[in-house]
Amino acid sequence: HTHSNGKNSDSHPNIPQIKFTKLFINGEFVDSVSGKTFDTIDPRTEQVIATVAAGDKEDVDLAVKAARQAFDHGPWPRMSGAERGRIMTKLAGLIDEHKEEVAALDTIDAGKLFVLGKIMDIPGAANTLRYYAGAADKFHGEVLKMSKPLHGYTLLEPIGVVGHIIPWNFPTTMFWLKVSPALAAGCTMIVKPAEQTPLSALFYAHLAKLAGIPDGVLNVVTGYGSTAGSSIANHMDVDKLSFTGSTKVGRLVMQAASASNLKQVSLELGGKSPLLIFNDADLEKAADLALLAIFYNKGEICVAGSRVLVQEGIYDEFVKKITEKAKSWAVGDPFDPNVKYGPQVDKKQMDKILKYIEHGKREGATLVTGGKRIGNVGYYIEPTIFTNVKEDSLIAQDEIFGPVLSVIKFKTIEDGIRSANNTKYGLAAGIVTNSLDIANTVSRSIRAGTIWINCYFAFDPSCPFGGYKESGFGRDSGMHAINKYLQTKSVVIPLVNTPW
Ligand code: TXE
Repeated sequence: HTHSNGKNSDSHPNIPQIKFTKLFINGEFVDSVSGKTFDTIDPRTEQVIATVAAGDKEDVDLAVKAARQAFDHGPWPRMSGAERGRIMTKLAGLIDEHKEEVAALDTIDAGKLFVLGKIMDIPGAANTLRYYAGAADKFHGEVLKMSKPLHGYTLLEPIGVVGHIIPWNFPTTMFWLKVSPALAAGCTMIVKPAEQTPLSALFYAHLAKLAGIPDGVLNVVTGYGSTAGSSIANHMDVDKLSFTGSTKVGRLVMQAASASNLKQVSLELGGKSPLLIFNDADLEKAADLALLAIFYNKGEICVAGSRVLVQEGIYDEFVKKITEKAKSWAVGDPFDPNVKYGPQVDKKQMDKILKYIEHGKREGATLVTGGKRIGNVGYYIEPTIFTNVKEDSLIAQDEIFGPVLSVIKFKTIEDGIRSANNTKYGLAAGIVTNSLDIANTVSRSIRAGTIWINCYFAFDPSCPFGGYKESGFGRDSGMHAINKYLQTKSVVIPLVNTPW
């Protein structure tokens, strides 16, 4: 493994100047009411990148007030969908133009690969925005077939002021996955990025203003979950909460919604997604896919294929192959184009992962490769594989959210399905087989929101994305996501002069 022992961030050629560190409320960058700030840390160097405004209840109140004003009296919900779409398309162009700069922000803030940011995360987010720009004038209500002499129809109206609380693992993707459909619907909103990764969100606020999104429509309040996040979840004037993060906090925000104004909630939470590899699979491809599924973005992805279930006929050979191939997963500075993944986002996540690795060893699983931190500056962890993992053990059940793979053996197709479903989560699953029968049977039998057959991470703006079971509910992406930000109103008119 390569490792650039904590290069000083300031000397790196790709390090952008940090331009935006204040809250974005009603079209202006402002300090927090309390004047408090927090440090955002570069996980490559453990050094402070910037000091950012720490929003709290008062700031959330101001942002919600601005969003409410923009919703009740501003042009955004009143424009035609086509007009909103034009502004959103312009914004997508600005995102593309600034892809180097924002990709670098996500790299220093989250430890994400710079190259992938430039070619995937940032242009992908711009495309998500374009998808919803195109959709903004293509949703509408229906004419109802009434049982009495009445003309009935439905109107789809924007739900109102939306709160988006987002995580740190995909700061750009998550921001636009939430914001784009809400903009298309005609909502106004407040976004709280994760405290680990506030920088790109503030940059996007600036671009939104440049593109002509009216003041108050898109507000960004940076700060901690227990203060800024919780204030959004508890707010009496937020109509809808869209949350992506841990199952633990998902429960909290749902309770807050229930205890406050019964705002609608959608939750995209953790996962422990299985990748099933059947006897007939092409072993070479299956091994590459399995490693990609767990090590992509250092395992910090809710749909990580963290359990690989391998049919017994190919188990030994498969384990040999992935153990060998894992060595080619170079870990190091995420600006280095030869590196395949960078540091974990922060010390808390690194320590959590290392603890699970120790657990795995104690539980009696076989550690075939990795298992340690790399170096002592930066939060780097070796690609780690456990085999002979027991289905009910902690490392096979808990979301580790790091580069740690559990390999589990199964016998029959039914056995594989049962094992795949042996989890409280249900976000995604992968199947590797050449048999249509197996692919069709298994994809219908697994209780998860997305099934990838002979592929993994095949995301698309048109593809609904979300969880079964404790992975949450509601769908991001696709036309389904717009529905989350709409209300259905029924309107009824008598057709004849019947006294109703
Ligand atoms: O998540 P949190 P953390 C999982 C993953 C990870 C674990 C813990 O297993 O190891 O969660 O990560 C905000 N009210 N996922 O602690 O706390 C917080 O500020 C309102 C999977 O970082 O859930 C941030 O903006 N908001 C997940 C967001 O919630 C609160 C991605 C997510 O942080 C809050 C991230 C509160 N009381 C972690 N407390 C995925 N589904 O991809 C925190 N927040």
